[in-house]
Amino acid sequence: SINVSRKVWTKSDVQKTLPERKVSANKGDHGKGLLVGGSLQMPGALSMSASACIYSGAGLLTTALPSSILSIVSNNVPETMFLLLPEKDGGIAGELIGKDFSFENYDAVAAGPGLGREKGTKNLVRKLISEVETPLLLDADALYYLPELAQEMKRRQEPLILSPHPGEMGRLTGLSASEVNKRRFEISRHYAQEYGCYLILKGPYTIVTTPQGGQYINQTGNEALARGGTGDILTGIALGMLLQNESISSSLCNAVYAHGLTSDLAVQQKYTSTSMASSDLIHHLPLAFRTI
Ligand code: NPW
Ligand code: AMP
Ligand code: MG
Repeated sequence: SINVSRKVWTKSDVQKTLPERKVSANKGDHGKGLLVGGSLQMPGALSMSASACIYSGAGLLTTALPSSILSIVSNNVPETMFLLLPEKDGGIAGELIGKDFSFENYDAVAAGPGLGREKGTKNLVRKLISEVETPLLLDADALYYLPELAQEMKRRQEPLILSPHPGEMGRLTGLSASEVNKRRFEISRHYAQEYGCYLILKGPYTIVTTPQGGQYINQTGNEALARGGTGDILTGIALGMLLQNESISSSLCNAVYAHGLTSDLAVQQKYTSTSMASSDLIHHLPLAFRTI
Protein backbone atom coordinates (compact mmCIF):
# COMPACT_ATOMS: atom_id res chain seq x y z
CA SER A 1 0.00 0.00 0.00
CA ILE A 2 0.94 3.66 -0.28
CA ASN A 3 1.65 3.74 3.44
CA VAL A 4 4.68 1.52 3.12
CA SER A 5 6.34 3.39 0.23
CA ARG A 6 10.08 3.69 0.67
CA LYS A 7 12.36 5.33 -1.89
CA VAL A 8 15.78 6.87 -2.33
CA TRP A 9 15.57 10.66 -2.79
CA THR A 10 17.76 11.30 -5.84
CA LYS A 11 19.41 14.27 -7.48
CA SER A 12 16.70 14.17 -10.12
CA ASP A 13 14.02 14.41 -7.40
CA VAL A 14 15.82 17.47 -6.05
CA GLN A 15 16.02 19.05 -9.50
CA LYS A 16 12.30 18.53 -10.06
CA THR A 17 11.23 20.04 -6.75
CA LEU A 18 13.76 22.74 -5.84
CA PRO A 19 12.08 26.15 -6.22
CA GLU A 20 13.45 28.47 -8.88
CA ARG A 21 14.19 32.14 -8.30
CA LYS A 22 12.27 34.22 -10.80
CA VAL A 23 14.02 37.20 -12.39
CA SER A 24 11.14 39.37 -11.20
CA ALA A 25 11.33 38.07 -7.61
CA ASN A 26 11.39 40.18 -4.48
CA LYS A 27 12.43 39.09 -1.01
CA GLY A 28 8.84 38.48 0.05
CA ASP A 29 8.57 35.73 -2.57
CA HIS A 30 11.13 33.64 -0.70
CA GLY A 31 9.49 33.51 2.65
CA LYS A 32 9.70 35.05 6.09
CA GLY A 33 11.19 32.66 8.60
CA LEU A 34 11.65 32.60 12.35
CA LEU A 35 14.49 30.71 14.03
CA VAL A 36 14.32 30.32 17.82
CA GLY A 37 17.19 29.23 20.03
CA GLY A 38 20.58 30.11 21.46
CA SER A 39 22.00 30.57 24.92
CA LEU A 40 25.11 32.12 26.42
CA GLN A 41 26.64 28.63 26.47
CA MET A 42 25.86 27.93 22.77
CA PRO A 43 25.61 31.04 20.60
CA GLY A 44 27.49 29.27 17.79
CA ALA A 45 24.74 26.72 17.16
CA LEU A 46 22.24 29.50 16.53
CA SER A 47 24.65 31.55 14.41
CA MET A 48 25.48 28.60 12.17
CA SER A 49 21.82 27.68 11.82
CA ALA A 50 20.82 31.23 10.87
CA SER A 51 23.67 31.55 8.40
CA ALA A 52 22.80 28.23 6.74
CA CYS A 53 19.20 29.42 6.41
CA ILE A 54 20.35 32.57 4.62
CA TYR A 55 22.61 30.59 2.26
CA SER A 56 19.64 28.32 1.45
CA GLY A 57 17.64 31.17 -0.02
CA ALA A 58 15.41 32.50 2.77
CA GLY A 59 13.87 35.85 1.80
CA LEU A 60 13.77 37.31 5.31
CA LEU A 61 14.93 35.72 8.53
CA THR A 62 14.17 36.77 12.08
CA THR A 63 16.13 35.13 14.89
CA ALA A 64 14.55 34.94 18.36
CA LEU A 65 17.19 34.70 21.08
CA PRO A 66 18.05 35.66 24.65
CA SER A 67 19.33 39.25 24.53
CA SER A 68 22.74 38.42 26.02
CA ILE A 69 23.85 36.79 22.75
CA LEU A 70 22.43 39.43 20.39
CA SER A 71 25.78 41.00 19.57
CA ILE A 72 27.47 37.63 18.99
CA VAL A 73 24.83 36.43 16.56
CA SER A 74 24.41 39.76 14.81
CA ASN A 75 28.17 39.97 14.25
CA ASN A 76 28.17 36.47 12.79
CA VAL A 77 24.97 36.85 10.72
CA PRO A 78 24.29 40.45 9.67
CA GLU A 79 21.44 39.36 7.35
CA THR A 80 19.04 38.32 10.10
CA MET A 81 16.72 40.52 12.12
CA PHE A 82 16.02 39.82 15.79
CA LEU A 83 13.30 39.19 18.30
CA LEU A 84 14.65 39.64 21.83
CA LEU A 85 13.30 37.16 24.35
CA PRO A 86 13.38 37.38 28.15
CA GLU A 87 16.24 35.40 29.62
CA LYS A 88 17.40 33.57 32.70
CA ASP A 89 20.92 32.28 33.32
CA GLY A 90 21.87 33.05 29.72
CA GLY A 91 19.04 30.98 28.21
CA ILE A 92 15.53 31.88 27.02
CA ALA A 93 13.16 32.24 30.01
CA GLY A 94 10.19 30.56 28.33
CA GLU A 95 8.04 30.98 31.44
CA LEU A 96 8.21 34.76 30.98
CA ILE A 97 6.89 34.70 27.41
CA GLY A 98 3.30 35.81 27.94
CA LYS A 99 0.01 35.54 26.05
CA ASP A 100 0.63 38.85 24.31
CA PHE A 101 3.73 37.48 22.66
CA SER A 102 3.14 36.33 19.10
CA PHE A 103 4.99 33.91 16.84
CA GLU A 104 2.57 34.69 13.98
CA ASN A 105 3.26 36.15 10.55
CA TYR A 106 6.07 33.79 9.63
CA ASP A 107 5.84 31.30 6.75
CA ALA A 108 7.70 28.68 8.79
CA VAL A 109 9.34 28.47 12.22
CA ALA A 110 12.28 26.38 13.48
CA ALA A 111 13.46 26.04 17.08
CA GLY A 112 16.16 24.30 19.06
CA PRO A 113 19.75 25.05 18.05
CA GLY A 114 21.71 25.98 21.18
CA LEU A 115 18.44 26.51 23.09
CA GLY A 116 19.55 24.75 26.27
CA ARG A 117 17.28 22.84 28.63
CA GLU A 118 16.27 25.40 31.25
CA LYS A 119 12.84 24.45 32.63
CA GLY A 120 11.26 27.46 30.92
CA THR A 121 12.11 26.08 27.49
CA LYS A 122 9.29 23.57 28.01
CA ASN A 123 6.76 26.44 28.07
CA LEU A 124 8.37 27.96 25.03
CA VAL A 125 8.06 24.70 23.08
CA ARG A 126 4.48 24.20 24.29
CA LYS A 127 3.60 27.69 23.07
CA LEU A 128 5.20 27.07 19.70
CA ILE A 129 3.38 23.74 19.21
CA SER A 130 0.04 25.27 20.22
CA GLU A 131 0.28 28.65 18.50
CA VAL A 132 2.42 28.47 15.37
CA GLU A 133 0.00 28.08 12.45
CA THR A 134 2.64 27.43 9.80
CA PRO A 135 5.12 24.54 9.49
CA LEU A 136 7.10 24.13 12.72
CA LEU A 137 10.45 22.34 12.88
CA LEU A 138 11.76 21.25 16.28
CA ASP A 139 15.38 20.12 16.65
CA ALA A 140 18.07 19.69 19.30
CA ASP A 141 17.02 21.01 22.74
CA ALA A 142 13.50 21.82 21.47
CA LEU A 143 13.05 18.01 21.39
CA TYR A 144 14.05 17.59 25.02
CA TYR A 145 10.68 18.19 26.71
CA LEU A 146 8.54 16.60 23.98
CA PRO A 147 7.94 13.39 25.98
CA GLU A 148 6.02 15.68 28.39
CA LEU A 149 4.12 17.46 25.60
CA ALA A 150 2.50 14.47 23.86
CA GLN A 151 -1.05 15.87 24.15
CA GLU A 152 -0.08 19.20 22.62
CA MET A 153 1.68 17.41 19.77
CA LYS A 154 -1.33 15.23 19.01
CA ARG A 155 -3.71 18.20 19.19
CA ARG A 156 -1.68 20.25 16.71
CA GLN A 157 -3.34 20.45 13.25
CA GLU A 158 -0.63 22.25 11.27
CA PRO A 159 2.58 20.52 10.08
CA LEU A 160 5.04 19.50 12.80
CA ILE A 161 8.55 18.35 11.88
CA LEU A 162 11.11 16.76 14.23
CA SER A 163 14.78 16.21 13.35
CA PRO A 164 16.36 14.00 16.02
CA HIS A 165 19.75 12.28 15.90
CA PRO A 166 19.64 8.68 17.16
CA GLY A 167 20.33 9.78 20.76
CA GLU A 168 17.43 12.26 20.69
CA MET A 169 15.19 9.69 18.97
CA GLY A 170 16.01 7.33 21.81
CA ARG A 171 14.81 9.89 24.31
CA LEU A 172 11.60 10.46 22.32
CA THR A 173 10.83 6.75 22.29
CA GLY A 174 12.34 5.52 25.55
CA LEU A 175 14.91 3.42 23.68
CA SER A 176 18.70 3.56 23.54
CA ALA A 177 20.42 5.12 20.50
CA SER A 178 21.70 1.69 19.46
CA GLU A 179 18.20 0.17 19.67
CA VAL A 180 16.98 3.03 17.47
CA ASN A 181 19.73 2.38 14.92
CA LYS A 182 18.85 -1.30 14.69
CA ARG A 183 15.27 -0.56 13.54
CA ARG A 184 15.47 2.93 12.03
CA PHE A 185 12.69 2.57 9.43
CA GLU A 186 10.19 0.89 11.70
CA ILE A 187 10.75 3.16 14.69
CA SER A 188 10.54 6.31 12.54
CA ARG A 189 7.32 5.23 10.85
CA HIS A 190 5.67 4.20 14.07
CA TYR A 191 6.51 7.51 15.75
CA ALA A 192 5.53 9.69 12.75
CA GLN A 193 2.16 7.94 12.44
CA GLU A 194 1.45 8.03 16.17
CA TYR A 195 2.12 11.77 16.49
CA GLY A 196 1.08 12.80 12.99
CA CYS A 197 4.43 14.47 12.37
CA TYR A 198 7.21 14.52 9.81
CA LEU A 199 10.34 12.92 11.17
CA ILE A 200 13.94 13.34 10.02
CA LEU A 201 15.94 10.56 11.67
CA LYS A 202 19.54 11.65 11.20
CA GLY A 203 22.78 9.70 10.84
CA PRO A 204 24.37 8.07 7.77
CA TYR A 205 21.40 7.39 5.41
CA THR A 206 19.07 9.89 7.03
CA ILE A 207 15.40 8.88 6.69
CA VAL A 208 12.60 11.42 6.14
CA THR A 209 9.21 9.98 7.16
CA THR A 210 5.84 11.63 6.46
CA PRO A 211 2.85 11.54 8.84
CA GLN A 212 1.30 8.95 6.48
CA GLY A 213 4.35 6.72 6.83
CA GLY A 214 6.00 7.36 3.45
CA GLN A 215 9.79 7.20 3.72
CA TYR A 216 12.65 8.79 1.76
CA ILE A 217 16.26 7.70 2.17
CA ASN A 218 19.19 10.08 1.67
CA GLN A 219 22.48 8.93 0.22
CA THR A 220 24.62 12.07 0.38
CA GLY A 221 26.92 13.00 3.28
CA ASN A 222 29.95 11.47 4.92
CA GLU A 223 31.82 11.17 8.21
CA ALA A 224 33.02 14.79 7.98
CA LEU A 225 29.52 15.54 9.31
CA ALA A 226 30.24 13.67 12.54
CA ARG A 227 31.14 16.85 14.50
CA GLY A 228 29.29 19.41 16.62
CA GLY A 229 27.14 21.93 14.79
CA THR A 230 26.28 20.04 11.62
CA GLY A 231 22.75 19.26 12.82
CA ASP A 232 22.19 22.95 13.59
CA ILE A 233 23.21 23.72 10.02
CA LEU A 234 20.70 21.17 8.70
CA THR A 235 17.96 22.92 10.69
CA GLY A 236 18.82 26.23 9.03
CA ILE A 237 18.81 24.68 5.55
CA ALA A 238 15.48 22.96 6.24
CA LEU A 239 13.92 26.22 7.43
CA GLY A 240 15.15 27.89 4.25
CA MET A 241 13.65 25.14 2.09
CA LEU A 242 10.31 25.19 3.96
CA LEU A 243 10.03 28.93 3.32
CA GLN A 244 10.29 28.45 -0.43
CA ASN A 245 8.32 25.29 -1.16
CA GLU A 246 4.70 24.27 -0.68
CA SER A 247 5.62 20.62 -0.23
CA ILE A 248 6.93 19.81 3.23
CA SER A 249 8.32 16.42 2.28
CA SER A 250 10.28 17.70 -0.71
CA SER A 251 11.56 20.64 1.36
CA LEU A 252 12.91 18.26 3.99
CA CYS A 253 14.35 15.74 1.53
CA ASN A 254 16.03 18.54 -0.43
CA ALA A 255 17.52 20.02 2.75
CA VAL A 256 18.98 16.68 3.82
CA TYR A 257 20.29 16.07 0.30
CA ALA A 258 21.93 19.51 0.01
CA HIS A 259 23.44 19.24 3.51
CA GLY A 260 25.06 15.91 2.70
CA LEU A 261 26.17 16.98 -0.76
CA THR A 262 27.83 20.05 0.75
CA SER A 263 30.00 17.85 2.95
CA ASP A 264 30.81 15.55 0.01
CA LEU A 265 31.94 18.50 -2.11
CA ALA A 266 33.86 20.12 0.75
CA VAL A 267 35.83 16.91 1.26
CA GLN A 268 36.46 16.41 -2.47
CA GLN A 269 37.56 19.96 -3.12
CA LYS A 270 39.48 21.16 -0.10
CA TYR A 271 38.97 19.65 3.33
CA THR A 272 39.42 16.17 4.72
CA SER A 273 36.82 14.44 6.84
CA THR A 274 39.14 15.07 9.79
CA SER A 275 40.27 18.60 9.03
CA MET A 276 37.18 20.71 8.58
CA ALA A 277 35.02 22.90 10.81
CA SER A 278 31.22 22.84 10.74
CA SER A 279 31.07 26.49 9.72
CA ASP A 280 33.12 25.65 6.58
CA LEU A 281 30.07 23.71 5.42
CA ILE A 282 28.02 26.88 5.32
CA HIS A 283 30.42 28.48 2.87
CA HIS A 284 30.26 25.39 0.68
CA LEU A 285 26.49 25.45 0.42
CA PRO A 286 26.66 27.49 -2.81
CA LEU A 287 28.73 24.69 -4.40
CA ALA A 288 26.03 22.17 -3.53
CA PHE A 289 23.21 24.33 -4.89
CA ARG A 290 25.29 24.98 -8.03
CA THR A 291 25.91 21.26 -8.53
CA ILE A 292 22.21 20.43 -8.17
P1 NPW B 1 27.32 9.45 22.96
O1 NPW B 1 27.87 10.75 23.48
O2 NPW B 1 27.80 9.16 21.57
O3 NPW B 1 27.48 8.32 23.88
P2 NPW B 1 22.58 15.59 23.27
P3 NPW B 1 23.74 17.52 21.46
C1 NPW B 1 23.88 10.58 21.67
C2 NPW B 1 23.88 22.26 20.78
N1 NPW B 1 25.14 22.25 20.05
N2 NPW B 1 24.33 7.90 17.32
C3 NPW B 1 25.13 10.79 22.46
O4 NPW B 1 25.69 9.62 22.84
C4 NPW B 1 22.65 21.73 20.11
O5 NPW B 1 22.05 22.64 19.23
C5 NPW B 1 25.85 23.39 20.10
C6 NPW B 1 24.19 7.48 18.58
C7 NPW B 1 24.66 11.56 23.66
O6 NPW B 1 24.10 10.66 24.62
C8 NPW B 1 21.78 21.49 21.32
O7 NPW B 1 21.19 22.72 21.70
C9 NPW B 1 27.05 23.58 19.44
N3 NPW B 1 24.10 8.31 19.65
C10 NPW B 1 22.78 21.07 22.40
O8 NPW B 1 24.04 21.42 21.90
C11 NPW B 1 27.69 22.44 18.73
C12 NPW B 1 24.15 9.60 19.42
O9 NPW B 1 23.02 11.65 22.05
C13 NPW B 1 23.59 12.36 23.13
C14 NPW B 1 24.30 10.13 18.13
C15 NPW B 1 22.73 19.60 22.71
O10 NPW B 1 22.80 18.80 21.52
C16 NPW B 1 27.14 21.10 19.22
C17 NPW B 1 24.13 13.69 22.65
O11 NPW B 1 23.07 14.40 22.32
C18 NPW B 1 25.63 21.06 19.39
O12 NPW B 1 24.95 20.92 18.14
C19 NPW B 1 24.40 9.21 17.06
N4 NPW B 1 24.55 9.64 15.79
N5 NPW B 1 24.32 11.46 18.20
C20 NPW B 1 27.68 24.92 19.43
N6 NPW B 1 28.85 25.09 18.79
O13 NPW B 1 27.12 25.86 19.98
C21 NPW B 1 24.19 11.75 19.49
N7 NPW B 1 24.06 10.65 20.24
O14 NPW B 1 22.95 15.35 24.67
O15 NPW B 1 21.16 15.75 22.95
O16 NPW B 1 23.51 16.79 22.81
O17 NPW B 1 23.33 16.75 20.27
O18 NPW B 1 25.16 17.89 21.51
P1 AMP C 1 23.52 16.54 15.03
O1 AMP C 1 23.90 15.27 15.74
O2 AMP C 1 22.22 17.08 15.41
O3 AMP C 1 24.61 17.57 15.09
O4 AMP C 1 23.39 16.17 13.49
C1 AMP C 1 24.48 15.59 12.80
C2 AMP C 1 24.28 15.69 11.29
O5 AMP C 1 25.38 15.10 10.62
C3 AMP C 1 23.06 14.94 10.79
O6 AMP C 1 22.56 15.57 9.64
C4 AMP C 1 23.63 13.56 10.46
O7 AMP C 1 22.87 12.87 9.50
C5 AMP C 1 24.99 13.92 9.92
N1 AMP C 1 25.99 12.87 10.17
C6 AMP C 1 26.60 12.64 11.36
N2 AMP C 1 27.47 11.62 11.24
C7 AMP C 1 27.42 11.21 9.94
C8 AMP C 1 28.10 10.19 9.19
N3 AMP C 1 29.01 9.40 9.74
N4 AMP C 1 27.79 10.06 7.87
C9 AMP C 1 26.88 10.85 7.31
N5 AMP C 1 26.21 11.83 7.97
C10 AMP C 1 26.47 12.00 9.26
MG1 MG D 1 21.77 18.46 16.89
